[in-house]
This record gives sequence, C-alpha cells and structure tokens, in this order.
Amino acid sequence: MRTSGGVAGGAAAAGAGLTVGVGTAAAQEEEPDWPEGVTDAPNYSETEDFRGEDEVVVDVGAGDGLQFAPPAIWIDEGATVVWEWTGEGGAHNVETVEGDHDLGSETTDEAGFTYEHTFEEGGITFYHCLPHDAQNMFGGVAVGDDIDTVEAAEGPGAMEPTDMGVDIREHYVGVGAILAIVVSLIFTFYTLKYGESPNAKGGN
Ligand SMILES: [Cu+2]
Repeated sequence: MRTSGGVAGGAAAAGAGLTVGVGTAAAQEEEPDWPEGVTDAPNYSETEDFRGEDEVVVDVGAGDGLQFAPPAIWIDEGATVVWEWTGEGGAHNVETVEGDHDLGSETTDEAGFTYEHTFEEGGITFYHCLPHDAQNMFGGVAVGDDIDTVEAAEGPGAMEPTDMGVDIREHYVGVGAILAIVVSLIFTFYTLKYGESPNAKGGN
C-alpha cells in the first residue's frame, strides 16, 4: 500500500536525521589556523597548548626518528622553545618554511644538541627539517592570542564531518529529513482520512 510505504520511508529518514543531529553537538574549541604543512606532520592530531609556560621542549627525531614532537604547539609571547635532538633518524635541522618567525638551526645528528628560540612576537610559523621534508618532518609554533584561529574538535574521538572539511550545509540533510517525515505524515493522514480514489470521496 502507498500509505504504509510512506510511513516506512519517514522512519528511515528519521534515523538519518538523528545521526546528523548528534554530529552537530560535538564540543568545539579553537585551534591556530595552521598553514597546510603543519597538519600534514605524521604525528599531528591536535595542537598542544602550552600557553602559561615560559619554556617548551620539542624533541627532534621523535617517533620513527623523522618527527618533531609535539609537532604543533601554542605558546605565549616571550616564551622559549628548546628543540632537543634525540640522535635518532639521521641529521636534522629546524628551519622556517613560512610564517612570522625566523628559525634556522644547524643540521646535525648529535644526540642532546639543542637549538632554542624565544618568541617575542605573536604569529604563526610553519617549520620543517630540510633533510626530511619529503617525509613530512614538519612542525608549527603559534604565539600569543592575537592569531587567526579555526574551530576544531577536541580530541581524536570527536572527528565529525564538519571537522573533515565537509561543508556546514551537510547539516541541512538533517533538516531535510525531518521535513520529509512531516510531509509523509501529512500525506498519510489525508490519504487515510479522505481515501485513495475519487470514488471513495463521497462517503455513504
Ligand atoms: Cu630530519
């Protein structure tokens, strides 16, 4: 029958509407608006916020030896970052690719070697290890509160369509599903009340 088909379709649409609705409820927080390379670092999942601290240590040659860790940090103006070589992964350096701060260490494989930079000015900088640029040995430093930010999911468990570059208009799918339910219910109601054929319309 047409009417039962309409109800079943409405129920299926209701399920889709609920799924999208849950997605929009995910907690959001601010992240620096990183240049594209920073988030391509193999160990990047989110920005680590070290605001409030005077000094932050970043390992050079972390993970498989070809990573900075943590790869993306957010610090206060005036804070110092100390890059510390692990000795793993061969010779590395720290060098600005683009951004507001000039970073440039020597290239070495010496364990315990350090390079430090005090970030007096606000801004965002994307840096890399030149010998391992092809391996995405990338990092980022965001400084101060006066920087461009984007909304980001908190934690790796909160990946939602909107955080993966899907347009916000996707949420209209949920609204559309609810409208479809309402329309099919109204259709069902009128079909049941007034019947399906003109012959039935007159009643007894
Ligand atoms: Cu390297």
